Amino acid sequence: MPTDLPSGRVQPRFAGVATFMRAPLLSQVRPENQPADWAVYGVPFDGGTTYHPGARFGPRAIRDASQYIKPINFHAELDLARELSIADAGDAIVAPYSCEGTLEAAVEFASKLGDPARTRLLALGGDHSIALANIRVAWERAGRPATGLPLLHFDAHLDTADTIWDEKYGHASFLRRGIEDGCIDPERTLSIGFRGPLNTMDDLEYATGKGIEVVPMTRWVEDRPSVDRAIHEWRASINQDPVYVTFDIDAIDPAFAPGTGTPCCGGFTTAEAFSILRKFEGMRLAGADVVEVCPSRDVSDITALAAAHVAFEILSIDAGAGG
Ligand SMILES: [Mn+2]
Repeated sequence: MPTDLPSGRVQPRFAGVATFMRAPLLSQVRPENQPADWAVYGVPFDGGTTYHPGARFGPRAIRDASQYIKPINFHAELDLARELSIADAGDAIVAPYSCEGTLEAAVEFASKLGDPARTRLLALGGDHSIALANIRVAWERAGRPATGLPLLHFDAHLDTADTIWDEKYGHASFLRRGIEDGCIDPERTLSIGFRGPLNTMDDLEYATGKGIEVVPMTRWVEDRPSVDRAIHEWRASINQDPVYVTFDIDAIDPAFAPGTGTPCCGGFTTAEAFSILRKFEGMRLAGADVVEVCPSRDVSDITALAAAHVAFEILSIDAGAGG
């Protein structure tokens, strides 16, 4: 089903209220385009941040940056607005002082969006702790698969810490909590972009011990064919199951995405990140998020723009699978 986008030739892209990619609000989707295939929503929360705060302003920055994203993805040879009904559902309620409170409130908000049998959810962060809420709802909507959802994880970090400052919920722990909850299948989790330095080897040992396929940046730099092989093998293991994609913008190098709270040198260029995302073309998606954009540390909105493009490429993966 299509998305009813305003023409940039009639209403210029710098005019109007900034929804994601200028998609209609979920409440204003035309009857013929309902139920929406994707509800995009923000989670303006950064209480799970361990270093620079500020990702609470990420959803607004990404929406603003997305105004200039046009619907045709010529790499994938598809028109997103023709293939998918995309809507902007606004922002989840958050509890700014509480990760657990935000988790509960965001789950409740997201659970009500669109038609659970049809509508997938794309969350715009916010720090990475907010992914857990969206993953929970995506898992529910996918029919609560017993093994958990296969996960495609882009990140400079593993996010498998057990506790930080005695807190179980935070942006460095979402993956571990998701595995414990049974929402994520660690044995079908592919984590791309990891690079040091680390506080402890425990997080890496937990990840590999659970069966997560970790593809560190060193492999991308030194042995690119082995990355292609890892992606190929992971894709083969998924078959037709819907996959959840979580993209921490710090997977991209701080030279290209400086607006983030825990920057880490030696990451992907923006172009490399897009080319890797395109290797997953045609996979069915259960849900997705793009997180960790911190606009107050950004330069000329390049990080927010990269995040908007990442969201566009993720939706293109799903559009290529028939929505
Ligand atoms: Mn992360």
